[in-house]
Amino acid sequence: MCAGTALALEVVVSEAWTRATAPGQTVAGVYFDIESDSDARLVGVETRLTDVAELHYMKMEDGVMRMRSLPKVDLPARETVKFAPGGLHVMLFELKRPLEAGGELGLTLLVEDAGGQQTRVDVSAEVRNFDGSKAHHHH
Ligand SMILES: [Cu+2]
Repeated sequence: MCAGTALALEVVVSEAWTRATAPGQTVAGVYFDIESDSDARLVGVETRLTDVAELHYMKMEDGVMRMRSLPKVDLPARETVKFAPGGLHVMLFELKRPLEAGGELGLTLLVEDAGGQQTRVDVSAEVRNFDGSKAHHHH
């Protein structure tokens, strides 16, 4: 390391969870808290369960809840950004297999610092019951 080397971004993700899928359901929302130690932005999500993962948010428009996709989500330094039902979330489409309550869903978040350098953050999301309550772990 030399003095000119940029410091790696420190990103902490906690309380990551999703819901078990109903039979035939191939979409899922994923929720978590994320905090970066310096200004950054979440620019993408990868998971082995699908090639189609998007950043979304829900918004009231003309009295109707609508979902929109976002190219990125800003992560201001040392501020917890909450991904939660009814707001920001990660949306997975075309799931290759169902999500079972008590299991885990592996995700990789792509976070870019102010200089455009990307950091990969591995996250394990707890799969909760369909109603969002915590499931008993199988193992
Ligand atoms: Cu969505």
